[in-house]
This record gives sequence, C-alpha cells and structure tokens, in this order.
Amino acid sequence: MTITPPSPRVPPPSGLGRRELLLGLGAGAAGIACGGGLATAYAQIARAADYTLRIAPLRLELAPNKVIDTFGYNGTVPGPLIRARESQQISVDIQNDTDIDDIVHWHGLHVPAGNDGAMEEGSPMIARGHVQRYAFAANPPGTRWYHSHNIAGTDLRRSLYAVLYGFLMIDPANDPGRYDQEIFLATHHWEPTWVSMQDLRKGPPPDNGLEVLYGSASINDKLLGHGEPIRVRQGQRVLFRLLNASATQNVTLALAGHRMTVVALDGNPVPTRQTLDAVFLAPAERVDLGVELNRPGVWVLGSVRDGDRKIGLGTVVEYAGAGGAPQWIAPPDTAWDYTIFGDHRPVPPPDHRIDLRFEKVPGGRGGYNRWTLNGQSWPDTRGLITTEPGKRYRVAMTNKSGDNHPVHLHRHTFEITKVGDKATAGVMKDTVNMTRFSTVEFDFVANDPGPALLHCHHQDHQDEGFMGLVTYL
Ligand SMILES: [Cu+2]
Repeated sequence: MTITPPSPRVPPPSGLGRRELLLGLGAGAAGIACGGGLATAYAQIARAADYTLRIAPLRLELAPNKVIDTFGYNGTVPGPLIRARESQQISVDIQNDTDIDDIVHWHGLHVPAGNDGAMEEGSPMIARGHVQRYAFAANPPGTRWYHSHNIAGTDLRRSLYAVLYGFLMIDPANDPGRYDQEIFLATHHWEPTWVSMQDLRKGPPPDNGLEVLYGSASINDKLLGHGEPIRVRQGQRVLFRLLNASATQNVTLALAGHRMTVVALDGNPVPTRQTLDAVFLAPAERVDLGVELNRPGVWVLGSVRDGDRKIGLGTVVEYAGAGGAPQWIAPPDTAWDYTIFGDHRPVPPPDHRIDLRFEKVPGGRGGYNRWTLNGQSWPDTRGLITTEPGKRYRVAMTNKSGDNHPVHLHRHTFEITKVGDKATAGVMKDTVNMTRFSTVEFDFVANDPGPALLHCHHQDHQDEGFMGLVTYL
C-alpha cells in the first residue's frame, strides 16, 4: 500500500481570496487557452485536487412544504460521489465555508491516522474559512463513504445531523460489473429534536436521559412521493448501493414486490450471498444489493416501518411503461442476522482476546445520557486497546444497555467471528451493530500502525463518551 503523508494546509495564493482561488481552479484551462496569466494558471492546475468539497449552508427542499436549513457538501444530498480505482492516489480539497471548524473522515478506508479525519487520532481540524487537502491511496475496494467527524454534542445542526456525508466508491481492479444500472441511495433523518421518552410513552426507565427524535426522513434528497422516480426496465439487473447516513436511527428497507440479493456488507463481498425480503442498516452501515427487475409496476422502495415511510423514508421505482400510484407491499418480518452471510470455516485463533463492556449512565429527565467502555468514557479511554503490529486480536463486546450500538473501528477491516452464540467467518466489516443486551465478537489484525478510533456511530453516543483508541506499541 502506498502511504502519502498528510499534505499541509493549502493556503490561497497571495492576493487571492478563497473564492478567487476556486474560480481560478475552475477557469485554469481557459486561462491557458487565452494565453493570459499562463504561469499562474499552470501553478493552479498543478495544485488542483481531484475533488473539491465545499462545506457550506444548504437550504434543502425535501418537498414543497418541507424546507430545511442545514449544512452540506457542494449543495447536493448526499454530497458528490467520489470515485476511484483500487489503490489510485486521490486528493480532495475541503473548503470550510461554515462558522465552525470541521473535519472529514474517510469511512472504511485504510489511510494513515493523520489523514483519516478524526481529531482523536491526531488529524487536524479544517479551520472555518480555510481549505485543507487530503491525499491518500484509495483502499480497500468497495462502497465507502465520507462524512463529518465533528462533535455535535447538543447542537442538532452539526456533524451527521446535517448533510455532511457522501459516497466514496472504490472500484476493484477486477470488477465483473454484471449489472445494467448502479444506484446510490443514502437514508437520513431530518428535523431532529431532543425529547424525554418518559413524556412520550411509558416504558423506558424513569432515569433515562434525552433522546433524539425526527420529524422527517428521506432517501437521498426528497421525501417519499416527491422527486423523480428511479426509472428501470423489465429484465434489468440493478445494483443498489445503500448507505444509512442517519445520525442515530436504524433503518430496515424493502423494495415492494421484489427480493434483493445481498452481495456486499460495508462494501466487502460476503462469502454467502442471501436473497432477502428486507435489509437492515444501522448508522454508517452499507449494503450492496443485486435486484432482478421482473415485476413491472410502480413500487415503493422504503422503510418497512409505516411511521418512517409516512415521514418520507422511501423512494419510487418505476418500470418503463407502467403507471399509477406507487404500491407498497409489507414484506414478512425477518430478524437481521450477520452470520447467514458467513461461511463455516474456522477462523485463525487470535493472539490476544480483549473484552469490552458497554454501559449506559442514564442522564435522568432533561439530562444527557453518558456511555462507558469498561467503566470509562472518552477521553479516559485513549489507552483502551494496545496492540503489537502483525498480531491478531479478538474483541469480545458485551452491550449491557437497552440501546443499539453500531460499533465502528477506523482504518482497519474486521471479521465478525460470533454474534450471540452463533459462530461465523468471512464477514468483513468496519461497523457492526450490537442489538440491546447482546454480545458480538470480531477479529482484526493490527496491520495499520498509528492510533485508530473505536466508537459507537450513533452520533449522540459517540459525543457522550462512547469512544476509545486502539494504539500500537
Ligand atoms: Cu451507541
């Protein structure tokens, strides 16, 4: 793997403001053609990144009567698709035109800690009003994504509560690509508010703290029933690349009238493909689905939960020549089980076993819950796991809370080895969801030296202490 050290911050050339620099980059070729400012134009082209993301305020029209003021990348939802070949060296300039410092994380990639986009690992923040360049080799291949790794805390306008996410697709060197259409779909929940669950329904412990609830949800940029349908033809094979970019919410998605074949989880091909009626994604998870379009009509692709579709979580798939209102057919209830995608070979024995226990410290009515890993919260967890390069580690996690936790490990890919009592092998992921009061084990090889963050991808849980570092001796 080629490792490129983080590039220094790229300042605008002297005498040019930020906007002028961007205009200069865009108009560089024209500048040469006209013969004017040749040296300057060359200098700017040499410095142009492969991609530029501008973080800026965004007025998002989810539907004619539903307009949201938020922040986004380049004004699109999700942010622009970044696409690279396996191992290709790419550079991305991030221009921060918001009122706070921010940071962009390359989720699922194996990049050096200083370039990974997590301040807890030592990556620099992108100061407001500044441009910063990331440069790295695109590895490993698969459906990756990028997103803000900022702390939102109690400010529900920030980080993953906003549109600060996009796909980063790394095409494998040998891609069979046997599909007719490739469609990228990202789910997100909008209009977040803090609520006391005790005020909404009986059931949660009375000492539970505030939770985030949402007024609307969407697939890509429109509520269900608005925007253009996905247009398909009978007989096509479509590859859907799904991402749950919600800050805190799980989703279960189905395409009415169709079954879907899971070909990859978190962008990594699964050993055993399964054809299912619905798929589950915790925050940050991706599922690649192959679908045979063999049932003409106008169908809803959306959440299996009626309440989520009602607030917009869906889109429409329309066959050529079909008409009428989009149809929904509820799929049979199925429990999500990672182990059905694995195979039965034994996994190599680990060199070391690490037990992690996750617990909730309820915040009480009107307060915020806190989270602990083996009794400690970030930043006291900077020494959570210490590794020796080349060794294989088994992380045995116990969720001692009634909440879900999508646990994410940065800069490494891990192998799920056990979910509850079920052993498995070969399911490679970067995020694994723990259901309430459950156990999960995964193995990873310490093969990417430098600090690596392990945390819950639920934005509020991570902001409230659910983070620790894997470090190298
Ligand atoms: Cu969590």
